[in-house]
Amino acid sequence: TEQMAAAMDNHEAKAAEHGFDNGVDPMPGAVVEAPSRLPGASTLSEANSSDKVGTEALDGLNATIESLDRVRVDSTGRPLTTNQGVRIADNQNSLKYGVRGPALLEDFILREKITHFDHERIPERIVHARGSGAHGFFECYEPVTDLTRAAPFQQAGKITPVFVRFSTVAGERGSKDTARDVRGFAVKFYTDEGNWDLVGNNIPVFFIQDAMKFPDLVHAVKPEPHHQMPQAASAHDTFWDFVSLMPESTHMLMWVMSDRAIPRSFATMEGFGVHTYRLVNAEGDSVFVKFHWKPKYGTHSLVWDEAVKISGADPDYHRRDLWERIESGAYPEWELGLQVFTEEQAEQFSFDILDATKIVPEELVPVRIVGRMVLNRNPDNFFAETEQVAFCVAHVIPGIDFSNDPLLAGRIHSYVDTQISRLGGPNFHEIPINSPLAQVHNNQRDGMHRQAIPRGRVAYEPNSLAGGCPFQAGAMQGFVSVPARISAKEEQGKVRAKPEKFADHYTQARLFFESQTPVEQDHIANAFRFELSKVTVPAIRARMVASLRNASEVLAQKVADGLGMEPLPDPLPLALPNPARPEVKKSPALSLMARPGDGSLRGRKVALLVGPGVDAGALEQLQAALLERGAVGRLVGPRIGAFATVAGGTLDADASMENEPGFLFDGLVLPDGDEAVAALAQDGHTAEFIKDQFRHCKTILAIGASRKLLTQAGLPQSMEKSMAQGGTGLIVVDAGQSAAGITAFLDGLAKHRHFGRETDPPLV
Ligand code: HDE
Repeated sequence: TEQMAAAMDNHEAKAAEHGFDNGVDPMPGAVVEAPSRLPGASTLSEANSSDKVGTEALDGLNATIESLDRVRVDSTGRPLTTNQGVRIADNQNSLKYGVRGPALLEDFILREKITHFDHERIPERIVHARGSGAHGFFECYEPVTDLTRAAPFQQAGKITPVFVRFSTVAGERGSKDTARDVRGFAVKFYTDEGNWDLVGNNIPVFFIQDAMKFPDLVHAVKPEPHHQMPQAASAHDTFWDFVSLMPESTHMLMWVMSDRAIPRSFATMEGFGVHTYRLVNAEGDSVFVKFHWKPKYGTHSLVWDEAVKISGADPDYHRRDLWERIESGAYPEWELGLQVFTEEQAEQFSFDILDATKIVPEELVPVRIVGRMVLNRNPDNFFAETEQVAFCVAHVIPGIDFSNDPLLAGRIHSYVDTQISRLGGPNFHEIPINSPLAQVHNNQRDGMHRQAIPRGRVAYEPNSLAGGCPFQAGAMQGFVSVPARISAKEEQGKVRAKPEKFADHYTQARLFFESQTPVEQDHIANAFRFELSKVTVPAIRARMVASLRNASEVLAQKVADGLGMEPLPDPLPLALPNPARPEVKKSPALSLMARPGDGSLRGRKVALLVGPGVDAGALEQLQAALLERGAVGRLVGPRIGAFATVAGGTLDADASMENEPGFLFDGLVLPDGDEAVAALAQDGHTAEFIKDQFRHCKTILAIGASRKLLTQAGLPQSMEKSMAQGGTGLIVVDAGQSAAGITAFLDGLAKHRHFGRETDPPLV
């Protein structure tokens, strides 16, 4: 018993090491606190960190937090040890024979430290290497039991914890966030009935129709193999060579050349499951479904010139934005929508629902909103959580099933397979971020890095020695595949071929382009122009324009004009000359403008320029107003530090125009105060700051004397006049009217951009 008591003591101390404060004091006199959140986690300086504005989000309702506590380590007040728990007396010097003598092989402390360091890296994801993650929860609005028995949808108010990872596709792990690219939108639901991974993108279609082409696509877009350039960019020969030879990619190209591929924030993009999946209810009845995530804050994107500049000044732009939103309580939030249709309906559609290059227009099948997802907690450790999380398309639960989409089929295989080399073996499900909250019992055994200690001598089934356990759950509780029949027409047997409707490569590309607003159409044309201008082989450029002619003559002509291509090449021959007539010719839901969001300012960043002798009054009012709305107003000066105000106080700038350039902000306020304006006028950064804000169509407020900074920056006088009436987001007010100016500024900011003043090429 004495031995047992000693062992128990030891056990409790062990738990304390991992962050449970059980009152055991490991070192006499050491103060041990094990905070559940690390302090100072915000990367904003104290002066600018906002109070939590709070949403209706149910804080703390996140069951993954508790389960991960098991492995959380907090070293506060603890001595340094080896991995074997041996306390280390000296962490500065290796063991030598005399101070000038040789280092000794017996120095197990040095060797352990260096060896572990040598093996710190794991392979990055082969695609989607660059990503950022967060914890949160899914809340069900209403039971969806008529359609599915999936655990998260069984009761109104039911909470299911989630971990989400957003990513770019082509770039390496350390590449810039604002590359033109698809964004991954992967959600792991830790449901009562096992983990369900909805591994989607922010674009509802894909480049290719069959998994057979995926390695080719990825090899084409990745840096070229001989010189490993360009990084995180599709604007190069091999990508356009491949896609111009694959007309099925045209629809996806429209999306990728649109502003969807340069989101302002992860929180302002839609998410899509892409493939057709199935929902299955308790009776075994199934329907087809497409999954949609609709952002509460609306869909907002950057403009290209801005994205390029941001990638230099802050390559972590989206990662930082996600982190800051969560730390400040402006929790990213989406609603989950389902597009549900039956097999009979699907057979009538003009397109094939197994073709991942096609959408189901929302005007044809409306989106039913069934719940929401809130991200309310940043990870404690990037590697342990965001890097080691393993999303697998094969992770489905009872109530969710697959369709026969041939792209999906390849994915069901690929994701589990790739984790085996990336995470070093078949036990990656035991890594804490991946382990389900639901219990795991089976006869799989051993393998690299096994954590579980299965008891007993039975590792097979059927057995009598373990009473038949673990036993088959049966059809009522276990996963049962939908006994889907291939349609009667399919009597061909094994073939390597595609259904006929897959050959309609252009109808939906046209639908997408024609559903955009004129501004968005211009941006698409400009993106094609930019990307193709980087292609060095003229024949590739010509082939791409030839393909675009089949989707939109207007677009093809604009792109050709931008490339100095004359005459237009003949259109590419069509694979399917007479495609079925589409049900929908225009789908307003496809425009980014269709989803302005809740009109709130949460997560926006505004620059308030300051200088010596600044008039602080309006700036302080604005800062308070922004904070109240969940936005951040940062004081930006010619340098950081304190500036005396006209009234004899001080304003403390925590950013400078050098370290936070203008394009990093959603809006700009120029202050009153003659001396401050004179100082700003002498700094060349000021004009750049204003020009970028103007060029990127952001809301600008100039108060009193600062009007002259606009002129100095070369903003067109004519525009300034017409803009004084508001509406175009450039607000110029006299010092006495600053209250009205603030109101107009906040309204303008809520509109996000003022494309009315955009020109190509830019005026300034
Ligand atoms: Fe992926 N994809 N993919 N993909 N994908 C991976 O899995 C693959 C596709 C998506 O944050 C890999 O764990 C194939 C479509 C996301 O960890 C890999 C095919 C969609 C992520 C893989 C596709 C996606 C991945 C690389 C065509 C949108 C990041 C590392 C048949 C619905 C998940 C990994 C994360 C990652 C294979 C096409 C989304 C190699 C074979 C379509 C969001 O397994």
